[in-house]
Amino acid sequence: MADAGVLTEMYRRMLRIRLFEETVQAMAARGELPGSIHLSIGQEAQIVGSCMALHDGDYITGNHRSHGHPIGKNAPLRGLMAELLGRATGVCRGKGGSMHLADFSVGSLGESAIIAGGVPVATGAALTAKITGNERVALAFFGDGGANQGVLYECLNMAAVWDLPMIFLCENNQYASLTPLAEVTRQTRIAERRRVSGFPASGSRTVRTSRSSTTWSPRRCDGRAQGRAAR
Ligand SMILES: Cc1ncc(C[n+]2csc(CCOP(=O)(O)OP(=O)(O)O)c2C)c(N)n1
Ligand SMILES: [Mg+2]
Repeated sequence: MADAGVLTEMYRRMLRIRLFEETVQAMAARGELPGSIHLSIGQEAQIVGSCMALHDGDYITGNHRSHGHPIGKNAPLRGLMAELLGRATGVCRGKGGSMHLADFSVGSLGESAIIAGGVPVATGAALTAKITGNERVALAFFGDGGANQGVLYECLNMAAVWDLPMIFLCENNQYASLTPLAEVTRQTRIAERRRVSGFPASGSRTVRTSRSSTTWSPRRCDGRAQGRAAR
């Protein structure tokens, strides 16, 4: 069991993600945000659990649903919200918006609207870490839908063969948009896919979150869902 200070900080970051996302949802409903948004409500625990296992300087990449990831790394909210609003004071000067958030100040190298598109970016960061010896780690978040992208396996192979300081984290919410995972793959245990490259298991810890008013069930860091997705 982590000490009380760590648990309190985890809760604080989960709550910040939830409140940020609820605010974004309300603003989008009022037509106050340009473009489309994808929320990570219900996925706060795995975001915070994994981000707090990293050091401040470690790198992360996300996907189309990654407002929460920089917050998990303790990014200030103001620059993120300004970015969603397309303002010059945003973390990407308003050019990125909801699906291309990046906040280098906390090691967030960026989201990508191309699913699994952040994985090769993280792999490159891990290669940089290895070559320069900067002792950083790169963590790529991707979804169960993204797990069927070919680039993931190229990156797994490179990370394994070059022994890169890299973590692949599948946020398995059981659906790729509206398509159930079992309809598009015979191997629904995403963590098993690492075997094709000989990539080692994560020895993941389970992090739990409240299911109240969430869209999705809690998940394990290794990609195995603990329960069915709530409807
Ligand atoms: C390469 C590519 N193909 C298709 C899409 C369209 N698309 C957007 S979100 C999505 C589903 C992603 O599912 P998953 O990776 O499980 O992430 P989740 O939305 O569940 O968090 C798809 C197919 C895309 N953005 N990029
Ligand atoms: Mg999914």
